[in-house]
Amino acid sequence: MSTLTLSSAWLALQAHQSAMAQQHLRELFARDSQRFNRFSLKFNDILMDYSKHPVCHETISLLLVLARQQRLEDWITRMFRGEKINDTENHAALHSALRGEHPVMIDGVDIMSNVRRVLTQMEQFSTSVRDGKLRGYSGHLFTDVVNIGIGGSDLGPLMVTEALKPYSSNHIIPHFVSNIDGTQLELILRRLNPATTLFIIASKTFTTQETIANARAAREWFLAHGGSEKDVAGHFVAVSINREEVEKFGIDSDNMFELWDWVGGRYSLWSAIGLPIVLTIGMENFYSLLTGAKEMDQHFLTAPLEKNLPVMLGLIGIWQINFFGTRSHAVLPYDQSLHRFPAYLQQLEMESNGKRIDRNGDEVDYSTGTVVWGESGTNGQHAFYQLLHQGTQIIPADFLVPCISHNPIGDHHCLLLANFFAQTEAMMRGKSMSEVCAEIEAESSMNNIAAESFKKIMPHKVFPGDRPTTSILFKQLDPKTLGSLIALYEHKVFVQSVIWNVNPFDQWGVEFGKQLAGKILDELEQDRQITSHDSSTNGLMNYFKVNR
Ligand code: G6Q
Repeated sequence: MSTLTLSSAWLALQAHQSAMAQQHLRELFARDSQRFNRFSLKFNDILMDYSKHPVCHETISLLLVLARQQRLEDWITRMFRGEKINDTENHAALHSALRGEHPVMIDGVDIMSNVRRVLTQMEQFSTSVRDGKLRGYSGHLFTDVVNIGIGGSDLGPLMVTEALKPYSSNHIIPHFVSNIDGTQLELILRRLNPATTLFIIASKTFTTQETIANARAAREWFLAHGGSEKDVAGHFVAVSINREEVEKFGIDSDNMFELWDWVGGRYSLWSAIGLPIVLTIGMENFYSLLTGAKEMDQHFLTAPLEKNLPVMLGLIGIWQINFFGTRSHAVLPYDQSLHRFPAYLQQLEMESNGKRIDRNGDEVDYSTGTVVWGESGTNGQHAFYQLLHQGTQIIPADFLVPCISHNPIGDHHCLLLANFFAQTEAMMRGKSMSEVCAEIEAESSMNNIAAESFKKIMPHKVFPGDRPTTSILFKQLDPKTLGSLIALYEHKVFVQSVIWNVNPFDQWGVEFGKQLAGKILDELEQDRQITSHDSSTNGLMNYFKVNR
């Protein structure tokens, strides 16, 4: 048994869970009219309600004891101070510095002057492109930006540009190519004019197979459709840490935006990886995004644990995963603009905390990161909510909801919100057998035959309820609020990593995948039969060779 699962805080929570599991959420609400006030928090215009979870005053106290036992406050300070808490890679984790303003030292050097220098470079470049001072080789304005990157060099900017479309100037359209499947690149390039297209090759390492292959293909397309070698410099820029590889690729180092080893891929949208965001919504809006995140950072750093949104969001997750045994977590934005938010969080949470070895190098004997998935708005209601309401698994869900829509068509927004309120209430309350019976009795017009068949389906109409949800409401999805929401989840992930004693900033699973594909590629390029793997892999590869 690990020190964590043997600790008094852990054992106390286990004992407390048995008591809480006996009580239906409905009863908890019936007993306490102040439940919402007790178990909801506000930060700026963000309201986070976690009262629809099986918690009471004692639960929160015990979770806070666990957080203190794991020295959460100390870890938070260490992260913001720039200590090398990503110890398997010997790096700091300083995404907070990308939106910060105070000096932060790494190895005796203040990194903030570099941060400001790159922000200024981004501002000058994006302003020139947006104002038309920088133009394509034929003298026309740039109309399209293609970001070529994958994972952390793709999901953040893609999610943000989608979320902040109402703030985009509309004269520069962002496109994202990540997949090595040529279909994605082909379908995008088919619609573009090389003379008005700007390519951003976004790769921290600049060695990622998919990105480099897509970047090469994009350059070939550019040269084959009217661009010349001397025009490449004006149409291709890079975001990377690796100056040498960028130059080898043929991009002038003046056109390179620098990144640093203390920025993790999935935490990098605040850096020059955010260049497609800036080109689309402008620097002023990007600064608002940074401000929203910075304000959440300050809150995380200074608010008491029990009033701290990321801390409470993280601890509620721990309560569900480690004590109620939930295995998956749904993210359900009731805002079409956030339709890529679940995919973004999927990487943030699963890549960060999908770990089985703790910081001491020992295998854990408790669950860590859970499966994160989701879909926006009412679409999910007509697809997978059935399982959320009546399935055999309990799946906690986060609902993200704006009070004001950017597109107030008719009464659409009220209809959308009516669905959100109804769903979260129904998941909490359910519908009991006696309520189903009452429904039958109310149908006085029913004849005997109809009543008989209705009885037969009665059990199917029962909803157990007691399904936990967190609701996060905000005024409107503007750049500042979005910045705060993203930082909220970044820090939630950190809180959970501290409780689980895992390093959330490495990703050996991703590195493993990069290594594996390279080895097999050589074998695919030869004509001979494959016999060097297990029979399944040999069989699959040989089938491919015959049928390609
Ligand atoms: C993120 C991961 C991973 C990474 C991609 C792309 O935290 O490290 O998703 O972002 O593998 O890596 P490059 O930016 O180096 O191409």
